[in-house]
Parts: sequence; structure tokens; C-alpha cells
Amino acid sequence: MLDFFTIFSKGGIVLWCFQGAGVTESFTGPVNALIRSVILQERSGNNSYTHEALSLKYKLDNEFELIYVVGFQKILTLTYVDKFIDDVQLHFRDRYKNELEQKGALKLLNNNYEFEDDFKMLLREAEDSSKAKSPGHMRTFKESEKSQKTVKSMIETKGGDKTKERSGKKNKNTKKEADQGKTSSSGQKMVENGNQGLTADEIVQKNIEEFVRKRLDGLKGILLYISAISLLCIVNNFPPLFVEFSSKKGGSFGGMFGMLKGLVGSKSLTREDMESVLDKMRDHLIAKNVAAEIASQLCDSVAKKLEGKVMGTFTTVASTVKLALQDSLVQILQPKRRVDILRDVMEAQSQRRPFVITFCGVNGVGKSTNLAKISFWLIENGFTVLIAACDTFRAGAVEQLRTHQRRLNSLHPPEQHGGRPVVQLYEKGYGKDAAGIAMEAIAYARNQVFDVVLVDTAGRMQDNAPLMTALAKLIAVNMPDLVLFVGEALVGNEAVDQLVKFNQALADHSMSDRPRLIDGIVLTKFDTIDDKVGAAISMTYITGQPIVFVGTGQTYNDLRSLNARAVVSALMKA
Ligand SMILES: Nc1nc2c(ncn2[C@@H]2O[C@H](COP(=O)(O)OP(=O)(O)O)[C@@H](O)[C@H]2O)c(=O)[nH]1
Ligand SMILES: [Mg+2]
Repeated sequence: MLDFFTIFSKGGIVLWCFQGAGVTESFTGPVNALIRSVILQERSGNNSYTHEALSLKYKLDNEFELIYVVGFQKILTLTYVDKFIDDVQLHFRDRYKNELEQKGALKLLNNNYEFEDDFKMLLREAEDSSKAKSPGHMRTFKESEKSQKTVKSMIETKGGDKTKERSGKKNKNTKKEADQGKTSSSGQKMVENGNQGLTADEIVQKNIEEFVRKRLDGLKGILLYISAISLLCIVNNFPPLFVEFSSKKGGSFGGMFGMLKGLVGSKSLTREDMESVLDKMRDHLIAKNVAAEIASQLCDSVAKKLEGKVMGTFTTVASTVKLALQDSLVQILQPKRRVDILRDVMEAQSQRRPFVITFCGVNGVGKSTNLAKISFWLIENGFTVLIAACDTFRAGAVEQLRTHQRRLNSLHPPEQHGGRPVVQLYEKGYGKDAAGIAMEAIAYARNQVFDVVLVDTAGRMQDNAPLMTALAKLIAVNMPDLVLFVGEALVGNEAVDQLVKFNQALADHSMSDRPRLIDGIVLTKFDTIDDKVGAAISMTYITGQPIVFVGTGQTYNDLRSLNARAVVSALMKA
């Protein structure tokens, strides 16, 4: 049923792998895709991933820096996979603990992991248990419990037989009994027997006593533990600070010792240890304008990355989580792909064709203004620009671009460029089809040997289906070299909705099987947000595309590239 299972180190060494019987396709492609688009891009909050016809589930073992990946056909619903992957992990760790503890890639590589038999045994167990759980045939009335009941047993007697009344009501005791019953095939009977001859009140009393006794035992354990640690600390002349209390969830001593939890380091991090710090981090990110959904996903991803990791003695949970989050943020902002517009323009030049950039986004975000700034930057770098006025909708849009064209030409007069204006406007007024104007402009630029065509488009809300379709058509027909999404740095949760819907529209209306989606982002009005720089994270996280330009004001010089480290330090600042 499984296509493959593989265990590899985070450094990329494959320790062991299994390929299902009859599976001929290599699983390198899907595993590489998982590494590229999930693990390396800090999106490991969710533990499943789909690649073409395959479903992949994975688990990170942070203590030994390993990744476990299982793949199976998407159409199958294998309910046992999550537990199975846990079982394999535990088994593999137990069996090769010594080998895994050896440091160094070469040592890891030289070991022989003969795991096939164990794996098959675990797989058989998992498949059998899932079969056992699957519902069999429907019970007949005779087989059902109802058929065993007499009419008398169904009549409720108030103040009558107390044991009967107890079994009729669903109170805490019966639940507890039911829980205990699970552990033994005749569990229910055992409890009944243990309480034979007792009234309901006596049973409650007995349960309370048992509860108190257990708590006291727990307290004794903790006190002993504290004494042992204190003794050790005295012997070692060491301040008793680095103690972790593995206080059980819901334990009555959680409050008393809970406050120490944030201060001290633990041996191996658990989700519970991190929960409160992660909650704070999530709120902090949201306060910095990161979309709430993204903040949660990021924190989940950090938790997955740290779970099971052994912390250094002098580090606290808070500082470990903070560092991991910081790394993730830098990683997200780091461009995954080279965007070097100047080089790409030169390459297009050598092919004797203009390099085409389309700008899109919602209304008033700064598409036209930043298009003008980018024109200025291109001119300064010695290229000629044709601006295609494809916002045929908003009054004044064409005039706004003409003003920019005049100003840019006055900054770089034609006399300095062999009598030719360095920037020209291609416009057909208002109300016409934008896709057609863009196409004419590109043809004109090719004829007149312009280096770059910058296509301005009308702003549109992501929910306006006809306008989104028109934009998708403009892009599908003209196939620009670069599709830039222009978004304000002021935007919060909206960023996700805008980008998802723009990309969706481009995908839905594309005529090709490899649709042109957003290739890059222009983040505008960065000068107005102080340190609330979260939109940069939301936008890059959602698209996986880089922020190509950052608009920092209203003059031609106010255009920057993104400094990932500066943005992250602004994000982490309290
Ligand atoms: N402070 C600041 N204002 C900007 C920036 N970019 C654009 N704007 C302003 O935002 C407003 C809308 O810009 P416009 O280019 O017309 O937006 P469009 O509708 O997307 O084309 C104008 O007043 C611009 O001056 C920026 O980076 N910083
Ligand atoms: Mg505009």
C-alpha cells in the first residue's frame, strides 16, 4: 500500500529506504520537492504534503536531526500512517541509538542500517490493526445490547437501587470506570467487583481518597527530585537553577512551579514547554502586522522544528524558540530564486526583444508611482523604457503617467541620449481593452528597439471576478517576463487574501499548463509603517516569491531592495 518510506539526515544522507512492491517510479522527485518547498522554506507546520499523485507525510526528529518520510497514492486514505511513522521513528531510534549519537556525517554514512525486517513487521502490525478497527458487518438486533435488556431494566427508579441509578447516569465516576475498563477486557467487571457492597457515596469517598493518595505520591516524587538536585548542586557548588519539573498536565502543583518553567532550560524540548512562549511570539508577530494565519503557521513550524531537540544547559526555552523563529524569518525573506532585472534585461537585449514587466495589485497601493521609480532606475542604468498605459479605467491614470514621462525625460534630456527620449508613453486613452493595448505596446517596443516595457494596469479588488479575469487574460496573452504584485506594507491580514486570490485567478485563466503566476513583489509605503514590517513576511510566505523592490517614499529615489536581516531585527524588537 505504501509507495516508499525513507529516513534521511537533515544534512541529506539517506540512512535507509524502502520501496513498495511493484512501485517502479523513483521517489527522489517527490522527496526533493518536499525538501525544497516545505523543509527549506520553513513550512513544516503541517506534516503532510502532496506532490502530483502522491501524498507524503513526514516527521522531524530534532534530537537526532533526522527526517522520516512516507509516500503513498493520494487516492488512498491510510488512517494508520501517522501512528506508523511515529512507531518507525521510535523503533529506529531505539535500535540505532548508539550509531545515531556518533557525531559527524561520515560515521553516519558508514553505518549499516539493516532495518528491513523490523520495518516490515511494524508495517504488518499497522495494517492489521487498521483492518481490525475497520467496521465489520452491521449487528443484527439479536446481537445488540438492546435485545438483552428487559423492559424492567429500562424503567428508571428514583431513589431505588443506588448502583443501578449510577450506571444509568453519566457522571464522572462512570466515565472513569469506562476509561479503566479500556485497559482490560473485563474492566467493567473488575471495577464493579472492587466496589462490591459499597454505596454510591462510599464509592465517591473511595475515589477521592485514591486521588489524594496519588497526588501525595507525586508530591513525594517531586520533593525527592528537588532534594536530589539541591544536594547535587551543593556538592558541585552550583546554583540550583537548571531544573526542569516534568509536572504532569493538570497537576495541582503546576501553578506553584509553573513560574519557574519559563526561566529554566529543559533536557529535551516538548510542545508543552514551548506553548506559552510560542503564544507570546504569535501575538508579537501579529502586533507587528504579520497576518494572523501566517503567524500561527510560523509558530507551528518552529515548534515542529524544535520538538525533541536537546537544549544547551545555559539556554532557556524562550531564547531557543526566539532564535529558531528568527532563523525561520530570515530564511523566509531570503530570495529562493535570483531576480536580477538588469541582467535579464541585457539578456533580452541580446535576443533583440524588449523585457516586459507587468504591475498588478489592488487600488491605490502605488503601482503607477513605483512603476515610475523603476523607470527612473532603469534609465539611470542606461536602458530605454516604454510605459504601456493599460489602466484604462481610473480617471487621470493616463495623465499621471504622462507627467512622470515628462519629468523623467527632463531629468535625462534626449540631447544626452543621441536625440532620442529615454522614456516614452504608449497610450490609447480610456475604456479600451487593456490586454490589446499591452500587446500593441510590446510590438511597438520591439519595432522601436526599447529595452524594457513597463505595463501599468488598473487596480482591482481580489473579489471582483470580471476584473480578475481581465488581468489573467492580459498576462496569459502577453506572457510578460516578470509579473510583479504591488502591495502596501500597511496591509495586515488582507495580504494573504489578496495574494492567494490574485494567484488563483492567474492560474484559473491561464491557457498554458504551466501558468504564469506572481513572480515577485513590490512592497510600497515602507516609510509609513515604523517597525510594523510584518507584511513582508506574510507576502513572501504566501507566494514563496521574493520582494524585488521596496518603495520608501514619493520621490524617484525612494526605491530600495529588501534587507532581510534588518526586517527580521525590526520584527523581533520588543
Ligand atoms: N509614502 C509613500 N507613498 C507612496 C509610495 N508609493 C506610492 N505612494 C503614494 O500612494 C498613492 C497612490 O499611488 P498610485 O501610484 O497612484 O497607486 P495605484 O493606484 O496603485 O497606481 C500616491 O499618493 C503615491 O504618492 C511609497 O513608497 N511611500
Ligand atoms: Mg495607477
